[in-house]
Amino acid sequence: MAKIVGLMLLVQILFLAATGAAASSAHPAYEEEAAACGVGGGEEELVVIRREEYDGGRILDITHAYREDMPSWETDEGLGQFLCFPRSMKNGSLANNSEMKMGTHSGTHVDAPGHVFQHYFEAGFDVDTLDLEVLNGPALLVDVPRDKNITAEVMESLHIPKGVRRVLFRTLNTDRKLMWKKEYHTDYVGFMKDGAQWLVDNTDIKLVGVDYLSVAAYADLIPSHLVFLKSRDQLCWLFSGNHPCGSLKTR
Ligand SMILES: *[C@@H]1O[C@H](CO)[C@@H](O)[C@H](O)[C@H]1NC(C)=O
Ligand SMILES: *[C@@H]1O[C@H](CO)[C@@H](O)[C@H](O)[C@H]1NC(C)=O
Ligand SMILES: CC(=O)N[C@H]1CO[C@H](CO)[C@@H](O)[C@@H]1O
Repeated sequence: MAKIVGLMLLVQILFLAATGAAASSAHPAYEEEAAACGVGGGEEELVVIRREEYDGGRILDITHAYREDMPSWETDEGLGQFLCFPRSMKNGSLANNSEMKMGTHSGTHVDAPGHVFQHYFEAGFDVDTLDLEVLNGPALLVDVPRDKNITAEVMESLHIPKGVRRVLFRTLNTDRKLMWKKEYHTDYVGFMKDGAQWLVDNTDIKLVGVDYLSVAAYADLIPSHLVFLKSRDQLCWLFSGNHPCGSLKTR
């Protein structure tokens, strides 16, 4: 089942969770904070509204908010404390200055070619070299069978039309709400090597999105990455995040 969604993929990562209020159009990443409303105090109540839709739905924010208990690669401890305030107004500083420290593969992220190819790394193929035109624009949201990883057979069965360049693959990971579990799960659904190869050989897809921390199934971790990132300027930009796919509406 394939659904067309108008989507701007925002590869911005600075979405700090602070005390906020959730309106009906609120970003679902902040649902947990819906109960907390007032910020500040005094005579005026300041209410923060975080949205996932902008410009009448033309732009959708499909990123995850960083949370201390969001899952992190190969640890059950979650992301942990990643934010601190070296300067704080509560302590008499003139301004609040925050400091962040975390792995670059935390939450919604994109893989650079240098991630799995040492010679690309040395030549400087980092995320700065990725094509923003590919990372932004309409995308196709596709539901994949819930009982398999993404193999060549699965890819073939999806009948993704030629010409489609950005695809978000919604999987069992979304149903399992894996991005909302602190513990890291190795049995998430992702691309098997033959599925990645089928995509490269038979589609025009330049951006592959999946709904957990890696585009590649754990069982084919490096092989799938190698297939996707080998041709650098053609394929493949990856992002993660399941709650956003779960809430995407068809258009
Ligand atoms: C305020 O300053 C104290 C003492 O330097 C420090 O221990 C504390 O962490 C600071 N608090 C904040 C919120 O910055
Ligand atoms: C997908 O692959 C992982 C290993 O990477 C496995 O543990 C899991 O059961 C597979 N999921 C499905 C739905 O077949
Ligand atoms: C906007 C902002 O970062 N505000 C912070 C200022 O510092 C205090 C700690 O002293 C935090 O509680 C605020 O969130």
